[in-house]
Amino acid sequence: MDCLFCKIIAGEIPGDIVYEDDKVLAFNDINPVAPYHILVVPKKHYDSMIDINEEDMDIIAHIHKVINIIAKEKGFAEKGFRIINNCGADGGQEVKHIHFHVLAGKKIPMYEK
Ligand code: D5M
Repeated sequence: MDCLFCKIIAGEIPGDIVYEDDKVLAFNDINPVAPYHILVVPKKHYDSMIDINEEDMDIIAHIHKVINIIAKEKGFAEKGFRIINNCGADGGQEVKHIHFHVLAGKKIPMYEK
């Protein structure tokens, strides 16, 4: 499959990795819009949030658990952060591998795409 994030997960193209476990990879966004801009993605490919069916929903809880771990490790848990999932064309999703943006390190404005 010709998927950019699958290639980062497979190590075929470099990613600036901040966290990894058997189910999830997190890496710095190439175009950061905040001092911390981390993408958290499942290693299993799903195009978008709408493709996560009931049996697979545990991965979403796991991703949020990982975000909490990263927030504490990086030191922005206390001041806060924003999680964004862009889903589909109207949601502004450009990379068709589900991902959660974690933005922190300043007061995060509402972003319009
Ligand atoms: O977000 C897709 C995000 O993916 C966007 O913020 C840029 C980021 N991106 C694109 N290519 C890379 C690589 N190679 N490394 C890290 N980050 C990348 P979306 O919600 O789909 O608009």
